[in-house]
Amino acid sequence: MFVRQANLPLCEEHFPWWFERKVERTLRRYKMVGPGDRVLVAVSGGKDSSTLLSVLAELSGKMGFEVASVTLDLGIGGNSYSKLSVETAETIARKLGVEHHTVSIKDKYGFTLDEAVRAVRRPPCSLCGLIKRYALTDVAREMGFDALATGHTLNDVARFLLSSYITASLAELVRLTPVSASELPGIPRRIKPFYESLEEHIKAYADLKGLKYLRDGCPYARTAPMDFLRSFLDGLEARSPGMLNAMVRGYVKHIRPALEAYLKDKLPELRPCSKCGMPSSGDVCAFCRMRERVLERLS
Ligand code: Q46
Ligand code: ZN
Repeated sequence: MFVRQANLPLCEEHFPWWFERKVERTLRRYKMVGPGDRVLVAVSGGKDSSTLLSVLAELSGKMGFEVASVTLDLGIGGNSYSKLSVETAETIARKLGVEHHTVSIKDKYGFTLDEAVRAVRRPPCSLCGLIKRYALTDVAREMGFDALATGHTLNDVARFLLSSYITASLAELVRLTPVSASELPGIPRRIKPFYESLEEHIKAYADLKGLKYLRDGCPYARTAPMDFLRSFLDGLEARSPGMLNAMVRGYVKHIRPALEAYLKDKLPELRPCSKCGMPSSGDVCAFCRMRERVLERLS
């Protein structure tokens, strides 16, 4: 494996070692975890989240934190995709010896993603994002975890950055942090340990470790808005290795602090949702409002 970004040739034995050290540096640089922390890893069974679980399980002993994992059964594709996702994640967690939880959103909130897509006029991935963000935080809070880890990669962060620049979504842009501190007491912080890791390195690590991750894509993936930015950014990185890292580092170091200062007092303060108690910018949170609409249409 030739790591072009670091001009570093690595053999099969040393590449996993290098990759784990890189993730460890990210965890330490942004103070994502501390000794004694209980970390819940969100695993869909796909390449990125499965690899994240494997790397965090590896680092947990040395760094002194605990790891467990959770998979949301979203009810996608008449359940066929979600079933595969749940089974894959359960198998990977079992092989790694990690405590695993599966949570069905139909059982917990009364509807599947397919039902929500039919009931509400909103792109599937936008609904899915809202459901996942809410449900994962909700589950981590209920189980008393200190942190919730997600498999967002450097490529994902660069893509979100660019799409937020294009649409001038300043509130979304300022939230693109490696660590989001607890918004209210009892709410776990959200961490992105792959904030500085490229997907090509994650894939190489997964393959060298023999991880049997889910290769089938979600049936809604084709509808994802701004997906063309992915190939544009891949092309940029191929031509100029290190470009995505420079873009994201520059954002964290220079642009975000300036943006945060500019937005001070301009964004609504978060408070507990009057229905569920989760952080909300209004009286009732976006998830509770969406859930009410979906359940109404289903009844
Ligand atoms: S699961 Fe959900 Fe993805 Fe499927 S509906 Fe879109 S966002 S594509 S990571
Ligand atoms: Zn709510």
